[in-house]
Amino acid sequence: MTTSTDNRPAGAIPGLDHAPTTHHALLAWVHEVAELTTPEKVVWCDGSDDEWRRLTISLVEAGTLVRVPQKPHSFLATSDPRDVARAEDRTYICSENADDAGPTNNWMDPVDMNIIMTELYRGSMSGRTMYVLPFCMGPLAEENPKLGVEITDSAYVAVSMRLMTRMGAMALEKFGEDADFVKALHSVGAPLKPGQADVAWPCSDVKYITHFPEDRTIWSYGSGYGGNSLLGKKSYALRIASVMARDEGWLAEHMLILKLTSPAGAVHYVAAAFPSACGKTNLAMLQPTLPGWKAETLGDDIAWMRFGDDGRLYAVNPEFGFFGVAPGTGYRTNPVAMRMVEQGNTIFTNVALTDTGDVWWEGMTDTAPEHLTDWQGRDWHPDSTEPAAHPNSRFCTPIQQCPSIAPEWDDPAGVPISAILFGGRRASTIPLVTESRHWQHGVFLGATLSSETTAAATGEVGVVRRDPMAMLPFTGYHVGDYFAHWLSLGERADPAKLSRIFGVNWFRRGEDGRFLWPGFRENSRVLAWILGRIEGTADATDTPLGAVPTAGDLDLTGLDINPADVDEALTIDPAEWSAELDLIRDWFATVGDKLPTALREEFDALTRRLA
Ligand code: GTP
Ligand code: SPV
Ligand code: MN
Repeated sequence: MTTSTDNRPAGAIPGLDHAPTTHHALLAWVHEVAELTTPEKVVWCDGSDDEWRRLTISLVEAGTLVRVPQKPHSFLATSDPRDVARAEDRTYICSENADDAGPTNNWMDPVDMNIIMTELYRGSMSGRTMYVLPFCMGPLAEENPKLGVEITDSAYVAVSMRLMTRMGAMALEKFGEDADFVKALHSVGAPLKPGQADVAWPCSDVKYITHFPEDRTIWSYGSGYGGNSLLGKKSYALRIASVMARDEGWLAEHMLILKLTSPAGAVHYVAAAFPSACGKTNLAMLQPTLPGWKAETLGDDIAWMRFGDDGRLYAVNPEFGFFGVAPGTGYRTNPVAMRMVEQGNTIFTNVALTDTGDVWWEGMTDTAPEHLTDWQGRDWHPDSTEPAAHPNSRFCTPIQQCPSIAPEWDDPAGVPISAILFGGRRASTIPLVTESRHWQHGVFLGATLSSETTAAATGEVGVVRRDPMAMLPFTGYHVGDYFAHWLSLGERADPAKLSRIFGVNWFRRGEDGRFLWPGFRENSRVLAWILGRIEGTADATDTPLGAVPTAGDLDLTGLDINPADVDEALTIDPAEWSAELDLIRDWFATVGDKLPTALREEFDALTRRLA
């Protein structure tokens, strides 16, 4: 291929031939990308501390990062204001058949997409460094480690991938001569002409986040924002992995993993799927208020789950760090996360800076400092009309720094999941907690999950939409086939060993608009009820939606709250449910012919029970 814009043979690109590997397919692909994108030089990343120092220094010099002097080895990145969240409308699943992408994904013929993006990539790294990042999703000690390589022209992506994945030499060791790996190509889409000055946050108005599920390939262009550019995360560990999981009989899910130990010493692991910015990080780092309970963290965003030899469902966290929502993370709501980022080694994006050189965001402390520099570099005062930190501002921190990390977090065997929770952000209708009747009914709860949209994706905030299993933006194939896959796993399993499925809603509001349930650390009371159901010790009422507690069934000891609020948070309102059934009917119509019969039957049965 002779695609180089300056007619320079690729072999002459400095660094290209300094490959620390003899893996043939990897070498061929890196050469092919370098020829197409024509970077100024190529750097093979080893993931070392030294490399982190070099890259962060160069990012500070470029103005992309500023040091956060109050926290060791920590930095703030402020993005282009047009590049602050996942771009769902620019995200594509380019399966060979449109019907394999289904109604919830943008689709384009892979041949057409290949033509469009090849032209975008042609020369797109000119004047920039091309980083080659070998990485592994999930424990390195896994029998068949899930490998990937991201090629990117963003040093911000390189340092962030080092925090979020097992990146560099430790991953490359697993490649050998011919291991399979996912190819993930990323360019910010901002080539530099000779002598052209760079900007602090290069990106492009043209954005594509594209997945080729049959080729296990990811092509991302034009955005530097985490969810669009850290391709091990949503693109690999959810979209591509969900296709692998369908083919191989496991699950790749948008779930936290939490370990709970009861006062009696019983250990249970819980996985929970909540849509973006709906409470996974907070629940994953929960410090129970209920006396005697202990909670430990295994993951806050993604769970890969497969059946063990004992017939139970085991989960591993494929990630190596946390890319958490900053606003709302505070000493009162999530002290664990605060202690985690205080240790440093953290890259903050789009938060505010204090006059003493520390970070701040809404909800960190009860009162805001008198003066801040906001995420766009402007002076900010408590009476400013806009938030100081972007609502989707984030911290990026290594997992080992989490004070509540469970000792088994890196165990390739994973942890057996007793309960799966599906939860959304709904001001009305959905009770605080519901226990499904059985796996099929639980899959229906997941398939009909809904939530108000948040700042994690571009677009309007606060609009109720269906977000099945919290995977709407992340399922790499047809959502109807995805539901069928969930159902089929239940059919093959021993019901006595299957994880039990629950629905939760921390976000129900009273008529005056305030949250009816205090949430955060108090969610331990709901978890205690859930585990009580599994152990047969907690009471509930059989309702049309499933088993629901009354306030009296929850342990509210020491909680300063009006029990009437809790009962209201648990109410099933017939008028609200009549409207909800219409919304579910519309949603199932959208899913179309591939909607499994079992889910239609669950819908009909729910309609009858509510009548
Ligand atoms: P992603 O990283 O985008 O997938 O999000 P996440 O699900 O991990 O969301 P996170 O835990 O970071 O929470 C997002 C927002 O929800 C934060 O502003 C929290 O303060 C708020 N939140 C989390 N848990 C609760 C809760 O129990 N009650 C209320 N009212 N708000 C909560
Ligand atoms: C989400 O949006 O669900 C996230 C953040 O976890 S990002 O990785 O940016 O997608
Ligand atoms: Mn997420």
